[in-house]
Amino acid sequence: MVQVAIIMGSQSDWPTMREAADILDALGVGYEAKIVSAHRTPDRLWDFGKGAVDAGLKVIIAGAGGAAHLPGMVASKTRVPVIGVPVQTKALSGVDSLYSIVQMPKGYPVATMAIGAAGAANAGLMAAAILANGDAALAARLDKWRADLSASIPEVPSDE
Ligand code: RP5
Repeated sequence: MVQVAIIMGSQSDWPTMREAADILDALGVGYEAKIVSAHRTPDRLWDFGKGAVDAGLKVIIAGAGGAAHLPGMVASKTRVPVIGVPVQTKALSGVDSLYSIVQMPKGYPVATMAIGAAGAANAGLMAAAILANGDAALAARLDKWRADLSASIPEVPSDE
């Protein structure tokens, strides 16, 4: 049973959301990836949200762009924690997505990441960190991933 779902509003979000998937792959965390659009497939969204607890999901990563209602609507249907990723848009650079996701009303939180690829990668890391609280082996892999990143940063800048 996978514990993480990566959902997104459109196929066009996948190049961004794949950053989350790549992190989960690197850390050995299983996930399912699905297109679930708040506007184009509302029944799919409802069914997904209603079934999330019974499906054994522990974290949902939800990415969307523009009028990005997917993360908030999923959060309204399930108590499984939702991490929102504002996908960068052409028209408004993803500020529209960020504002659509971050300003949730009291009672239905979405943990909102940065706009774009960095936000998606951080969503993968955040999901892994949540699961690592109850999984010592994953915690060790995440600690190593973080230490490796830290060790890869040179102390002195170069001209390349
Ligand atoms: C949103 O509309 C999706 O999350 C996507 O970011 C955006 C554009 O979708 P497409 O027109 O590319 O399918 O619902």
